[in-house]
Amino acid sequence: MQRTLVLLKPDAVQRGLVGRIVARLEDRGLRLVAAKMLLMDQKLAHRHYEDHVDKPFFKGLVEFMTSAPMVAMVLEGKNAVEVVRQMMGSTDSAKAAPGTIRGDLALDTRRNLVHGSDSPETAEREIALFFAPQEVLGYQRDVDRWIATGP
Ligand code: IDP
Ligand code: MG
Repeated sequence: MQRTLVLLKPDAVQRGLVGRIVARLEDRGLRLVAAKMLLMDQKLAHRHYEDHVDKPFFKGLVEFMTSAPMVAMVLEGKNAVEVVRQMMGSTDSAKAAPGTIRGDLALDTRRNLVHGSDSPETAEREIALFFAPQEVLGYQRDVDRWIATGP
């Protein structure tokens, strides 16, 4: 089992696509183990996108991500990181393959609806930015009940 961070970006919330995107992820078999709606602040945006600070699109990206509420989620499942990346499609939505979230629902590069962690290590770091350990819930077989299991 693997966990990944998914963000439904401000454009997904504004366009009323949250339910449809969550449904696609759940239909695939990924299990929702944490979720919250939030307004990303500058500090969180900089920490989340720290690898992109020197990119020409960084300022516009932070402006977009802090402009309106988003939904943050942790999804769990076999190969969750790669599966979500495949389901998202290419960063430039206009080039994303049909059948992917971006390829079916978006056309823009910045406003591309979803974020998904790009490696298991990144996922661990990103999940901890958005969720406290008690906010990530999983079924613990050895105690046979639902408990906080992460990040
Ligand atoms: P990813 O979200 O597909 O992993 P990254 O390269 O990690 O793509 O870029 C992070 C986010 O920055 C993208 O999802 C998109 O919102 C934005 N972005 C990336 N490249 C560009 C660009 O060339 N122009 C405008 N925005 C961009
Ligand atoms: Mg990325």
